[in-house]
Amino acid sequence: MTTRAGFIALIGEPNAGKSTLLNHMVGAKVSIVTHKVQTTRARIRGVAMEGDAQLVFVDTPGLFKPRRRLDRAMVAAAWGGAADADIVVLMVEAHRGVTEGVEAILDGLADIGKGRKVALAINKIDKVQSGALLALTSDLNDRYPFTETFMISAERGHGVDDLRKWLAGELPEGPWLYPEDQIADLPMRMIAAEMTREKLTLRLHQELPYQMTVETESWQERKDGSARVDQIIYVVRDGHKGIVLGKGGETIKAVSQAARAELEEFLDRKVHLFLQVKVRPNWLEESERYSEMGLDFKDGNT
Ligand SMILES: Nc1nc2c(ncn2[C@@H]2O[C@H](COP(=O)(O)OP(=O)(O)OP(=O)(O)O)[C@@H](O)[C@H]2O)c(=O)[nH]1
Ligand SMILES: [Mg+2]
Repeated sequence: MTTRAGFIALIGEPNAGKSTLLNHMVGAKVSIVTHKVQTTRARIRGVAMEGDAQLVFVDTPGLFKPRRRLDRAMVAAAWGGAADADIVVLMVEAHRGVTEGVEAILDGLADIGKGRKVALAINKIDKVQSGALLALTSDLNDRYPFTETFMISAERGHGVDDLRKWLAGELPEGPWLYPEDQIADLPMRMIAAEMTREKLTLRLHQELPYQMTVETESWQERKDGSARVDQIIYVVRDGHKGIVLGKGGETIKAVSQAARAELEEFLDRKVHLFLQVKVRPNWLEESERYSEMGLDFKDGNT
């Protein structure tokens, strides 16, 4: 049997639907999704099988104009993911079209796309009329020589099977990179921290989601088969701590319940989740926070 395997990087502007597509391909939620921009902070790998091919999808942080150290580290991680991949899939939102952000990504692709296949996936086609899609497809293909164009809805699954089949055929021949039953390679403590960060991001507003991070501090297996998970939520200000806790602690309680439920479903066993909020004004400049997130601190240097 000839097997195929390789890395497929999903890149695009924040909110393009990269994590949604990764989860759909893998058939499980391995990367968090919210309606807010800049949800994904590091590269997240998810594995899918298609016939004799093993597709290792690499979800990346959205590409945007970075301002802070964290932003720069995220953008570097995204381009690094593209540079390491066998195939790059650029995701563009159908209803937003060619934004300034998309133009900047196309500039970057002129370099990173050299010597590798780059496919275009126009996502969220459920939001537009089909006539608009043809114009957008030809506009984008005039700007960059995409190997292939797909029109998809990552959320609803339209066009996703065609994309997966095409990718499988384009991957190089070679042995599989992961055991056949493995779907992700992120440590469980990180997946658990991400679940909590997702629930927090959904409930917090304005700048707060961008100024907090979540780390799993300890993970204990209990004799009864359950797990005790302790996590710390780092914020930069006292005021933020109050907002995360909420009136009478109701916000953190809701976050904790939602994150625990998801973790229990993922692990298929009982979890005791304990969240603690710590004010750490300088966490965005601490290298340990970056390694916990799976980012390279040095990438944030100007
Ligand atoms: N209508 C519609 N919404 C979608 C589709 N795909 C993703 N979304 C939504 O778009 C939002 C962003 O999705 P994500 O998967 O988090 O986007 P992302 O590209 O990973 O974003 P970052 O991690 O911030 O870079 C979420 O609210 C998704 O539910 C789609 O095909 N149609
Ligand atoms: Mg994402």
